[in-house]
Amino acid sequence: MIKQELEHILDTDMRTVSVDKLYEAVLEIAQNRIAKVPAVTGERSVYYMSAEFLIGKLLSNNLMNLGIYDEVRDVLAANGRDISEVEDYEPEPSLGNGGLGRLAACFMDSIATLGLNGQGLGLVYHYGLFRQVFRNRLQAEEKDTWLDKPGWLRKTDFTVPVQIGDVAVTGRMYEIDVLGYNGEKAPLRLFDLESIDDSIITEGIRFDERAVDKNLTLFLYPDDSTEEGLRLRFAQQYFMVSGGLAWILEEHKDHLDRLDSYATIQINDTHPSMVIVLLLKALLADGIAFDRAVEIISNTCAYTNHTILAEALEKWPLAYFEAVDASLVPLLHQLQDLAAARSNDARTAVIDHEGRVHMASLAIHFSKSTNGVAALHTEILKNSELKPFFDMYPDRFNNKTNGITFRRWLQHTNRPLTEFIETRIGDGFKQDAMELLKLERFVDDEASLQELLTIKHTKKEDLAAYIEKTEGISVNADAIFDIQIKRLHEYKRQQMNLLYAIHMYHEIKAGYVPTRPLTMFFGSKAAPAYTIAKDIIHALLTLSKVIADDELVSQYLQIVFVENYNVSKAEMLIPACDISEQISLASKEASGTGNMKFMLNGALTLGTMDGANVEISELVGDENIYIFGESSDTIIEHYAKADYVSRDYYEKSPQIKQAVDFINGPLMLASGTKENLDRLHHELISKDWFMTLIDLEAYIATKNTMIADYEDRMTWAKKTLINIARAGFFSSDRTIAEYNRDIWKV
Ligand code: 26Q
Repeated sequence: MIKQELEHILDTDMRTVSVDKLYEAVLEIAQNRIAKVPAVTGERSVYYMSAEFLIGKLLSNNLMNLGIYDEVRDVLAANGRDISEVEDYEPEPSLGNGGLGRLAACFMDSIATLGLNGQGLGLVYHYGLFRQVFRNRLQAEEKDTWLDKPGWLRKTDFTVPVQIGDVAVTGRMYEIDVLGYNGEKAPLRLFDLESIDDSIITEGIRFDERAVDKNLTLFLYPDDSTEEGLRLRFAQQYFMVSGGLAWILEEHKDHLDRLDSYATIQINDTHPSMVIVLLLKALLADGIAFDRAVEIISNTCAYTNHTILAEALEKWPLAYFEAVDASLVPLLHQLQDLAAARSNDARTAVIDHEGRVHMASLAIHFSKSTNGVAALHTEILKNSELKPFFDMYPDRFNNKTNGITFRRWLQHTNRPLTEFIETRIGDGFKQDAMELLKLERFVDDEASLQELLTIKHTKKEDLAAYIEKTEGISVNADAIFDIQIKRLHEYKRQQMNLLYAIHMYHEIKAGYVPTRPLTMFFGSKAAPAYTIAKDIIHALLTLSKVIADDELVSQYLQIVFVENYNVSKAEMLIPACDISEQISLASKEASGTGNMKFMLNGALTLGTMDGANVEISELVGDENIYIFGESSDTIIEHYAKADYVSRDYYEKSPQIKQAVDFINGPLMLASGTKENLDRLHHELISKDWFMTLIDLEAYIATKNTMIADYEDRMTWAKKTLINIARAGFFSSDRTIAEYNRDIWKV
């Protein structure tokens, strides 16, 4: 049937047709089938509102979930075509920054798979985040033209007028079906600006930030460094929430006065939190009394917090509200009065004395639930960051440890490992991830352990071939693959990993050559205005060259920084990993989800007691993970006392000093840029806000232990097997079942 369908759509020889035509034909085959999949219905529904949905490519995943992947692959192969041609050709939707957006995508997959009556609401960004290119070993940003090719977005008839100050625009809703594993689907509904005008982009990702009628959905706006940038981000949020809310009200127009009996709006971080005040305005306009309107909102909305970094907690000046929709200002004052009547603690105010609206305060006061995304994170929220709120609303606080979809991060990315599991424990783990525990029966089975090592090696060879093809760099699959892939941020401490590489460089120069080469992979985008983050990228790219140019050191050490890290690249890197770098400063990483993907694919974690690493370590036990560094309590105390002095660590350890001083030493300056390297060097010694140096020595020691342990291949394989077997807890099906049980009740 598939063969006939393809021939019919193509109406030409499959052997010679161009890849774009072939891609469109396979896309059509999948779309026709997905159209026939019934939509889930029900009395109650959940709206997952998020500024980001980092869904990744969909074609193979959808074919897999439709149960026709192998058939399509075989038909193509019988006609001399490789399905990877089509897979490579598919553009990757560029609709997120990192963890928060990827989490929303995993959640959509699990909502569909569990058959819950839920949908995602967000925005289409024409040029996405940005495409990262390296020029002179520095990050530059280009627009990502992912929408140029045909894809999954379907235009709908639903439009909504939105008034932004004195500018009137129209939003239109688009849809993408997210297919679950059980033959059900969940809609992702994304709003776009009808009057978008990409001719205002001048160069790279630069454009007139004031022309909201033309620019609102051009980019996932990354620049919060200027007043104009912030105002645009605010307008974007307003537009997103206006569209999403109009759709919710449309679906519930018959019973707005009982909306709380029918709907939950899950607010993904504070980005969509102005839905609270917009909903208030809508309910009042519908004739509902103020007190009842507030009650409806507080029983309908739920808030997820993804960060404790003060700078990421949004505070929008009242003036921004005034400029976009002045009618919201008196409503915000009324909500502030309510909050003030409940507590006179200034830390819980909705509007502070500078006239800024604290969006997290708004979301916590006027919702039924506030959750953190990992056990430690939720405890920190309750005991320190959001303590005054927890004291007011102890029953509203809850934890929902993040999860990942095993469809994408195991079945799709790692077929050999999936088959390894299937042949040993059957395929029940695809429905109930906890069944992976059965794998532990094989913990002493040498043949199984040997096979696991072989699978890992195969995936490393695949990655090596991919890197050769895409980056033109050759890597040795027999080296240890040590991988750190995540957004660039000082708290994630890529700079500490950089210092490890410099340390190893010196060791090799001093004659201490390792048993086996180490290849360090990085993949990371820096926010365009985040200067130090860009300096760290520059230092890593420069060091990569210094090492590659050194005849001795390059035999033992290599740094590969992949350009434009995205979901597709993650899918290649993660299955090939031996050492998973999860080295954030304790207390700063809310959860992390890459850590879970690596664990599931049989990498061992090198990490601090932070975020979900804590839960990973509890699950696998001390002997199956490599933990180092100061505890979150100690770190929080250092911040409270303001007593961390990086220079002290630098002065007292010759090893640290040597590594730090290498950053802007003569060898680095020969290939690197003085301004960037000097600035990074200075930052590390004089400020180091995220305490790189506090953990550096422990990090070096633990990583060295890990590298030594790697040589006992059987023991290592045993550890990886236990990691895989105990990863079931991190299925997003479990996370979503908990959200539904405790909050959504759909
Ligand atoms: C806010 C205001 C202005 C401009 C930008 C932003 C902004 C944009 C994106 C703030 C935060 C984000 C993204 C945050 C994020 O990805 N957080 C991650 O969420 C994951 C899922 O819960 C966690 O696993 C990670 O630990 C957390 O860092």
